[in-house]
Amino acid sequence: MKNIVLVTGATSGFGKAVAEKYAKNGYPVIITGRRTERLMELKSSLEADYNAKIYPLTFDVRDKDAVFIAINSLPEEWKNIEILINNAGLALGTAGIENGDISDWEIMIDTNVKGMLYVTKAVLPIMIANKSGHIVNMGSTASKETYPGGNVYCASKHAVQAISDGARQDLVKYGIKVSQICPGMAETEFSLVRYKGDAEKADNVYKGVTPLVAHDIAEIVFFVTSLPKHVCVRDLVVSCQQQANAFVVNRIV
Ligand code: NDP
Ligand code: 8X3
Repeated sequence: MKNIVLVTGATSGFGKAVAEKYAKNGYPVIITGRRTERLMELKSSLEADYNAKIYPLTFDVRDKDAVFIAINSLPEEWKNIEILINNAGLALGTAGIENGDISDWEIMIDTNVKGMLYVTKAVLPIMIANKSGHIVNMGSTASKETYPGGNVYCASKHAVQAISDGARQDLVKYGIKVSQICPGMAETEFSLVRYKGDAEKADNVYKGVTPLVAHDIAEIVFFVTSLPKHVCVRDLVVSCQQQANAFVVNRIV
């Protein structure tokens, strides 16, 4: 049997495409997120399309107890997780620091940083016991650079970078790989969430560009985890051709 993969944030965007990529390639996939209905729909479609083995697990990564209860509840045949894709995350708002909403800040930090840590902590004993495993953390170009209005989101992704680097150093002795993937702008539900349902503002983010799409990131994540045992991609930055960095975007309108 192929290695078991756990993907957080599989109800949408990158996580959904990543789950599909592994399922299509015969990997058993644990799909997680808060929206159970979407998880069940994805399970049905992946089973029907690829005869895949899918285990849905609903939890909010911010809820420490729920994370541990969910992962510890996995049936014996699903416990042996080899690949963890820490993808769940979000941005909320683009306000300057002086106008930022404290609740938005807390949600971003609780999800992108603390949630990622809880899931990692819950899965790590399995990998350590196996002396094998691969953790892929979803960073961002926001892990590398900041931009006006990006303040706390960028801080949370800078934290993903520091945690990925630190974890790689701590876990190397167990034969565990840690990779960070850092995409630039990609059209998913990300901007709709960031602009709290304002579709016009969300669409404007991608005006005049052919952005990355979830499929692009799924291909990269799969590639990174398919390399030989002795090869570890530590950090990978990817953007669409028209985005040189946070400030230089060649919009063709
Ligand atoms: P989407 O909004 O399409 O997907 C986000 C996923 O995260 C959903 O499946 C959502 O599931 C899950 N999620 C959010 N909050 C929680 C929570 N509290 N508990 C559990 N799951 C949660 O966005 P993307 O696919 O674009 O984003 C995925 C990751 O990629 C994020 O970490 C984001 O920061 C990062 N990223 C995105 C980029 C982009 O431009 N799109 C670029 C660079 C990085 P549910 O709501 O069901 O819980
Ligand atoms: C998402 C990319 O540019 O909105 O992480 O920060 S950006």
